[in-house]
Amino acid sequence: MKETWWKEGVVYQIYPRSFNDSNNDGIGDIPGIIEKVDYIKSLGVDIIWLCPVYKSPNDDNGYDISDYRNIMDEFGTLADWELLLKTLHENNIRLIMDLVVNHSSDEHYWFTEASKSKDNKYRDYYIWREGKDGNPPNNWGSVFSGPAWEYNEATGDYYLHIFSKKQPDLNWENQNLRNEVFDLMKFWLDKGIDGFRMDVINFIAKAPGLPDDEETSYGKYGNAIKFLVTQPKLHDYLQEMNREVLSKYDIMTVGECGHITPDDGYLLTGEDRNELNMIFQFDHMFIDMDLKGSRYNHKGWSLSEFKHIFYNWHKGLFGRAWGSVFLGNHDFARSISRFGNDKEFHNKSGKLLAAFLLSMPGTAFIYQGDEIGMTNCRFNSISEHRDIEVLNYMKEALAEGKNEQELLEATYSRNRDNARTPMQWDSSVNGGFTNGDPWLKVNPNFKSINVLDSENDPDSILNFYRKMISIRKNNKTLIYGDMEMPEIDREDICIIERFSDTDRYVIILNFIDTEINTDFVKYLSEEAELLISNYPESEENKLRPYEAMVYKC
Ligand code: TEU
Ligand code: CA
Repeated sequence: MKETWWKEGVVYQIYPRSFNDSNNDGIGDIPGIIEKVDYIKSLGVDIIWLCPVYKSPNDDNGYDISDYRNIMDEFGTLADWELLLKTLHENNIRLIMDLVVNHSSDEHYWFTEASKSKDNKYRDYYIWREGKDGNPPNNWGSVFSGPAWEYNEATGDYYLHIFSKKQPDLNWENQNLRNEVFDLMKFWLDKGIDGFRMDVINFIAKAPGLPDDEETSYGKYGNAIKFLVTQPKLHDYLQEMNREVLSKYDIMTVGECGHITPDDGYLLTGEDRNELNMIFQFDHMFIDMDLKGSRYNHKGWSLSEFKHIFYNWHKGLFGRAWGSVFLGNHDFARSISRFGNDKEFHNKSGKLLAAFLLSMPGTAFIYQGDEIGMTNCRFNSISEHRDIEVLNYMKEALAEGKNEQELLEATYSRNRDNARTPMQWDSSVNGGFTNGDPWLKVNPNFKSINVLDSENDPDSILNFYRKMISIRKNNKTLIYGDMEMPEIDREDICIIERFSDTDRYVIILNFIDTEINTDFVKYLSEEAELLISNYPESEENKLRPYEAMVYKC
């Protein structure tokens, strides 16, 4: 495999609203990120993925963009952003920006124009259809509850919105729209950014004819997603984007592409395909959700299933395409609360997840706060929530007769606000995030889980991340090597072998909270060297709760 910076780099994801507030209005901002560049650098990461900072009415926290070429007032100015880019580059950190072009905001002038009349110049930038006997054009449901269609009074048609009704889907069949997207991409690339994370990019091509879904399993609506994710036209659009824009710059691209198989993943990222560099797949993130219904429908998961997902994706892409690895982002519960143990084994399991993440193939992404083991947060009333997805869901469920307590409980371990509580910097008021009133509550555990205490504790999760990042960077087989997972069907231990022609690594992880007697030593060579572990000394034939060891063999 060809070696490149974006394969080797470790990425740190910043959700700006929750990172650091510099002017005490309760909202994280760009000057706040600049204040923390030394911290970011100290992690050893190479690339920042910055979630949307463009002008937006914030129906979905910046994923609804009303001006693609300017910065949201709460976050600062374009000059602040330029300074951020410059400061990062001076520190050898690259910056990739979010590209949200499956939809715009309904407050974007393309849409305000398009909704005025059927012959408006921008009409065809969006997806309009006539209703059927006073009902929407088809039965698709929105990801954020309710129908995926909204009626437009002025013109008597409905427009498609897979997400909120303030996020109308763009019509990629229109060449002018595609050119506008390519131009706005060049606007940021010419400013010197290092690439894009592309929001739901595998949703941009819709199934011809927009057919009804035959099973209305998705609440009372049809599941639109299966008509979006793997349309042949997607590849035409991405190849055109690659030809017109991407191929002209030395950049990295990562497409958010849930609900697909490794073979489709290859079509999007194959080295011979000229589409994207890598995608995020979500099989492991959906592992405990019954997607026939809402994301709040729980389903059990097992460690063997978890391992098989990573293994299949690796084998599906290895040698012909590049992958990515992440355990959390701004759309899911906290990784330590899902896959680790955020109570008794907080420290041990936080380190175990770091060892897993940073020894897997694919470009590694760390979500802000995971490096200190930030956990899920209890929201005690609906009024404490901010996320449109959980709020819309609750509104609908309340109307159907469910009560508030029951809904808070049902959504606790799944809702997106878990990952969006402000970054916990120290044990002062609001965890050092703001002196004002935070836009979303701070997790009350900030007194014991915060950056400052972690800095001062050599045994912290944070310092383990730092060491693990440097191990990954100094041992290229952890990046480029092949992978096997012996005893993959076991539900307690996870053994990862990474190997190349030159060397071999064995990562031994106990994913459960009890001790296991196991002969792990058989996987190690005589001269095996322990690079890192989360217990003082390893014991032969025994793994303690959440024990994690990385050996060079
Ligand atoms: O997320 C897409 C989305 O709906 C995810 O919740 C989904 O479960 C998964 O990513 C696979 O499709 C993106 C953004 O990350 C999210 O914050 C936005 O709300 C959404 O798009 C709309 O822009
Ligand atoms: Ca602020």
